[in-house]
This record gives sequence, structure tokens and C-alpha cells, in this order.
Amino acid sequence: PELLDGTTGLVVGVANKRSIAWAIAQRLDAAGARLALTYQNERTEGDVRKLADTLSNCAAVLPLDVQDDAQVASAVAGAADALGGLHTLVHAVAFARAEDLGGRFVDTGREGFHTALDVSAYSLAALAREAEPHMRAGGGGSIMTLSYIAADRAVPGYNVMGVAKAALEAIVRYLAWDLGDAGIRVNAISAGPVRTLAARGIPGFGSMADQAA
Ligand code: 0WE
Repeated sequence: PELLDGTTGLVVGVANKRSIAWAIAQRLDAAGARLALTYQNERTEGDVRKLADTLSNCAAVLPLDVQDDAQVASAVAGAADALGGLHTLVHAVAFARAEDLGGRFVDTGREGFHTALDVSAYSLAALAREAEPHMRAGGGGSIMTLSYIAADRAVPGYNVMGVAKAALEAIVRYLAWDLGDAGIRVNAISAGPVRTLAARGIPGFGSMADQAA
């Protein structure tokens, strides 16, 4: 028997085989969870469907742009419906405009700030709100997200993403307070730098990853 036999999960943030979300999905799958995955747009749909086909137990692949409240609601509802309940939610989503990474934080404009905080932080709260009734109905659950040390310390070039990760970590604490009574745990994993698609093209990333290893 596996640790997660009989449980279900929704994994948000798979873009390709290098995604941290994909590594997590594979581990949940191997541990016995039945999963639903989401894709951001038509560009990534094919890749995500191909990856989903390699899982032993993937019940649904659903569209989800986390900046769209209606899609957040329909993705969570669709996942819970296809899976017959929802125990686990993995949030592995972040985005800041390229122009807001690598330069000076002080130059971040209002629109770029809004985009980074909306996609990378608020989306966790929106997903948790939709997931809560399903997890409550199942007697509890677990919500996980991904953070980075730059939430606590100024990392040169990470800039508005560091501010977004600080907000994300605060959101984790408030969600844990709100949802704990339902047996829903809320946690962030602070990953080291990982060579994903999002990390490609970031100047100095390679040596950061080498030193972190
Ligand atoms: O969270 C991240 C990366 C997140 C990210 C990456 C991109 C690149 C492409 C968010 N938005 C975008 N937007 C794009 O257009 N990391 C922890 C990796 C990372 O990113 C950095 C780092 C590290 C480490 C950016 C600057 C400095 C260090």
C-alpha cells in the first residue's frame, strides 16, 4: 500500500517536463494519488496532455489561467467532479514580466507589480477558496505552494518576484489560520534554484544553481 492510496489531488503549474509541478505530480502519482492537471493555454495544452498520459492515474486535464476567477472556479469544480473529491492542491505558479526581473526593483511599475502579485500570490488564495468546500467535505486536506529565499532576503534581480513570494508566504499563514479547523494544512516549500523553463535566460542563474547544489 502507498501513502496516498485513495486520495485525490489537483496540480496547477505543469508547463513541461522540467516544471517543478511535474516532478511533484509524478511523486504524488507514484504515492497512489489520483490527479487532475491544468494547462495555462493552447500553447502548453498538448505538452501537458502528453505528460498526463504517462501518469498511472490522471483523471482530468483542465484549462486554467489563474488570472481569471471563472476559470479558477471551473478548474477546481471540474477536478473535484472528475476525481470524486479533492484532498490535495499543489500551486506551482509564478510570473513577473521579463522587464521586471534582472534590473532594479525601484524601477518596477504599477502594472508589472500588479501582474506579479496577481499571478504569483493572489492565485493561491483564489484556488484555496474554491478548494475549501471540497476538502472540508472530505474531512481535511493539504495545500502546498512553492516559495523562494528571496521572500526574506533581497536577491539581486529577483525584485518584484521577491515581493510576490513575501506576499505568498503571508497568504500561506492566513490560509492556515482560516482552514486549520477543517483539517486543511497549508504549507510553502522554499525550493532552491531549479533549472526550469522560467529560470532559462536569467543572467547568472547557472552559477546560482551550481552554488546552491
Ligand atoms: O521563482 C523563480 C522564477 C520565477 C519567474 C521567472 C520568469 C522568467 C521569464 C517568474 N517570472 C518570469 N518571467 C519571465 O518572463 N525562481 C526562484 C528562479 C529565479 O528567478 C530569478 C532568480 C531565480 C533564482 C530572477 C532573478 C534572479 C534570480
